[in-house]
Amino acid sequence: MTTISNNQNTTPEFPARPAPHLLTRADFPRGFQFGVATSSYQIEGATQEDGRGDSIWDTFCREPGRISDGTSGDVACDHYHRWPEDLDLIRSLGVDAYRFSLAWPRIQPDGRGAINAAGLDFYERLVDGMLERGLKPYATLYHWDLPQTLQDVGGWDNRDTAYRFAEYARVVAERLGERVGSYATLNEPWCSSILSYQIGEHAPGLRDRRAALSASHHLLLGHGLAMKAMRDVVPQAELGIVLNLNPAYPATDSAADRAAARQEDGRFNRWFVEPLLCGEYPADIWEGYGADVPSVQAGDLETIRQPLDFMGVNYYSRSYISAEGSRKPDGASYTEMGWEVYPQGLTDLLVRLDTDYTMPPVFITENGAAYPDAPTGENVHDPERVNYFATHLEAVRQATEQGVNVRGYFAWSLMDNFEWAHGYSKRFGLVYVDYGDQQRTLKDSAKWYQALASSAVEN
Ligand code: IFM
Repeated sequence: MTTISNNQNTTPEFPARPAPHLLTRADFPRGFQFGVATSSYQIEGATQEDGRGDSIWDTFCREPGRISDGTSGDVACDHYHRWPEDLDLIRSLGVDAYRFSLAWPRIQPDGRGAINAAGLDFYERLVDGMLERGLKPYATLYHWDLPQTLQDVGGWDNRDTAYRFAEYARVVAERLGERVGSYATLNEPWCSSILSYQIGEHAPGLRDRRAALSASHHLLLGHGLAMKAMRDVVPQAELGIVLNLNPAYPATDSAADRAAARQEDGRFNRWFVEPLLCGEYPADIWEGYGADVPSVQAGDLETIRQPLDFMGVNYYSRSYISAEGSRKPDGASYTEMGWEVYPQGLTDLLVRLDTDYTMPPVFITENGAAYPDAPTGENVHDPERVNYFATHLEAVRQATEQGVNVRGYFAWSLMDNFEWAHGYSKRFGLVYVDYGDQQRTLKDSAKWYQALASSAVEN
């Protein structure tokens, strides 16, 4: 796999390129899905209701200093109670699809065995509510809220968790069936392994590279086992996985900078992409990890390399790397997360995946930006977010024009929500949430997206 070079321009100029803010459905391939995305712990609240067990995020939020504003997902957007109006809101945006996740500890409070009927009932009502409103459900089975009881015996560092995950996946598929047309197993396994077990920023907050790499392998194994468990149950549904990918660009053309970028790319991207698509870990990265490499048993890589009906790509930014470490390019602009706004990286990433691998169809399952929004009367003016969405959707359009099979795009996020270690201090929503009274207000970006989603399919 090639590392993207800083001065490589992989995107030819298209003479009739529309201004990004003028995009319509007609600029995208026929059948392209527009949607919005959320995740369970970030929006649901009701963490103590109807038999839900604790997740690792409930525990993590109780630990002083873990969450910058000292908050938790206990109430969040109160979506557990307000879901009918939230689905109405999504419908009003004119989008086709809603990507949501299920909280494992609502369904199996102990992460194994006994099923909590109320938890499954909730997701069944939610899915039926989407279908009644003409919205296609795109379910994600694991968006980081692992049952705490499983963490108590090692979490993803324990191989058994992969088998427990497959059991849970089967339970969900048996109940929701093909009313859900698309199931993603995991969301962003880099985050639930490296960010959580090595960097310590996410639950369970460990700083142990060996445990992190072991977790990454068991997550991928759990993905493969879950795919196998679900195939027979929902043969018509599309099954896949969602990765967060972050292309690494060398700061200069020097051999040292290019090598550093390749390393970064290997650890962040190839470590996850290649077992899934090629059935092997990248050799250069494996060697570099020395004694910390995970224990891989016979057959694991075949299990991980299940045929995928789609790959979800979450894209927010790129890395800009020199031999001395991460750098900030001159003249760049940044979101409130401190992430560079770099739409070209999305085109480059999609084209490169398509060039380097035999890819299944791709969905952009997350893309979006945090900015400090403030309501002005009944409006929330967020021109930077409008620009972010417009330029990134244009980047997707360019990739499709270059032949990449991108089938849909999900804006992150439907509404402001609990942004993990940042609590409620970062707002990613198309919809502004007043956490005092739970009022939802469409930001200008929501109205912009609504205009695109409601536009004519043909010119
Ligand atoms: O909010 C998160 C989401 O849960 C996973 N992907 C990145 C988003 C923004 O940080």
